[in-house]
Amino acid sequence: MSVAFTPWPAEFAERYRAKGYWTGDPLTDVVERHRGAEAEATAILCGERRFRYADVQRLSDRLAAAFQTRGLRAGDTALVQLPNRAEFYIVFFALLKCGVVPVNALNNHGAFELTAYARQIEPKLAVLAKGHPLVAADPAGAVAGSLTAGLDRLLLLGDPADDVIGSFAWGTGEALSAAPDAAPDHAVDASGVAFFQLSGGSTGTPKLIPRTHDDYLYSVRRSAELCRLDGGCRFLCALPAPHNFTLSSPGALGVFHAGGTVILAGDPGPATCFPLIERHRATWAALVPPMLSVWLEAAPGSAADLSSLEVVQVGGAKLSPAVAERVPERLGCRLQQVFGMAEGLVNYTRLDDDAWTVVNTQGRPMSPDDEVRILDPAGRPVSPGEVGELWTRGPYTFRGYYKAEQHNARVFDDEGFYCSGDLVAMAPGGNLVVCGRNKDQINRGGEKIDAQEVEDVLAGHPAVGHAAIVAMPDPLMGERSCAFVIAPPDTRPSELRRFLRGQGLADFKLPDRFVLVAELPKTAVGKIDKQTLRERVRHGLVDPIAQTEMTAP
Ligand code: OOB
Repeated sequence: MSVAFTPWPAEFAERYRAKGYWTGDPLTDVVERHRGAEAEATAILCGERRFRYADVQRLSDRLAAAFQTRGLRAGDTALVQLPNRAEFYIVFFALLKCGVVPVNALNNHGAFELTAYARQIEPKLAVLAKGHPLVAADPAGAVAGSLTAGLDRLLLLGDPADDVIGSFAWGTGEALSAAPDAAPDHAVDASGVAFFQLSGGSTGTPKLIPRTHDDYLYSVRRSAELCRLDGGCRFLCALPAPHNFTLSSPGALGVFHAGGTVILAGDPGPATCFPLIERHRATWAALVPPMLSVWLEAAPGSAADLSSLEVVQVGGAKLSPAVAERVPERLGCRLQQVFGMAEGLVNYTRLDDDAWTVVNTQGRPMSPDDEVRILDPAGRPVSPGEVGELWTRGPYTFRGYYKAEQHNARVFDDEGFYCSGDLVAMAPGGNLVVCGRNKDQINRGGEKIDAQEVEDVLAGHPAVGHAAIVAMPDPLMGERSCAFVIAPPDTRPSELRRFLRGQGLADFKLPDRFVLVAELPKTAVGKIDKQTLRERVRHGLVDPIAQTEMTAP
């Protein structure tokens, strides 16, 4: 059994194999390739714990065998939500080794998101952390029961134990048993789905992106090569580990492939990260723009020695050139801009690019076979330097969301090009500059909010007639979210927030501001005119009488 997905047409698959992009190796090759003396190198530093490549191998083998003993089979799916801890990678590799296809939810996702993913993949296994609010609030009840086949397939991560396996227990309370030298019994088909990436979304339901071993491993290898990673790389992983940026651009998997060390941080703030950089002599870090700004503010006054830093990568949202310029002076290292997407295409500025390119552009595609088209609304290519919509296909860009035929028909053209919804312009040298967006999404400092998803949940509140959510410019976050809500004037924003939280929606999706209105502007065809709402926000023209500020939760 394998998970269904939209494959690349045969002639593309043949070309990608012939060019050596798709090697037929499983994604776990990033650790398995390190044998003998190489396997003694440190793969992961997590708090006071150190894991060699040999440890990651052995522990993920044991865990995979334990999953198989429990009846999990290739083609089954799993829902995983773990914090930035070594166990995240050990679980990930274990699942890959027995062909169980996971969705790795972000740690700040709530019951709403987890349930939406579970509905789509119908997981046979859920792996959650014991301390997570979801589990703490309802360890044996609705959450676990609705997500999985039952508590015997709910695996909970507890306090770190010496042998790692002992950190886990089944939802029934039973310990996870795994023989010390157990290994999974399964051959992986590298052309099949390895795991699901998460889409930022703009359609109301979170979409899942099937990523194959072949395509993902290629993106990891090519990223590591382009970034010139080697065994000396010490990568500070401070953003959520499952995100495509920190996982594969080149991220932890790229660092593993190169034989380097991943240093795990619980959060990306300087108070956590600066001491880790000093202690472990970190050489690389990946940040979203707002966190870069916080680092730039904190670095000059900090006593921490950051001199080991060689490169700070910034991506996930648009970085302003004024902030980009300050990186070398304040952090004493180089900047690399990364413009990527969980669906595939990743653009990088190169390490030897000139300063103008690194500061002002979001880089260029990593693969010679990435095909990029910038089109006007009529579908015609724009002239160089002009803004258009980004369409792309290539050896690691997917060909269809999971179980989403109607949506796929809208976002792919007849030739298999995917429309990312980004508005970009081509700068000299083939570099892309992100100029805006043509999708109903808010990019809150790199965290993507699907406007329609939140509007739908909000509309479930008895006082709400209708809601429309738009981006609100913000000096630190780039954007925050503003909800225009048709509701009685005495409706309290704090009540609306409480309601959304109660529905299990992730905290970062709660609107930063509510504006109560009597009606919403409409376009000529009767749709809500978000452009007008955005302009009202941008120009501060929000009706001062109807306006209601968010109150603290
Ligand atoms: C990364 O992936 P996602 O899937 O969370 O979000 C993708 C979207 C892009 O379509 C674009 O709208 C925005 O995030 N984005 C950027 C950007 N990087 C991503 N917008 C402007 N400038 C940038 N540098 O965010 C992601 C995946 C892999 C590597 C890096 C980021």
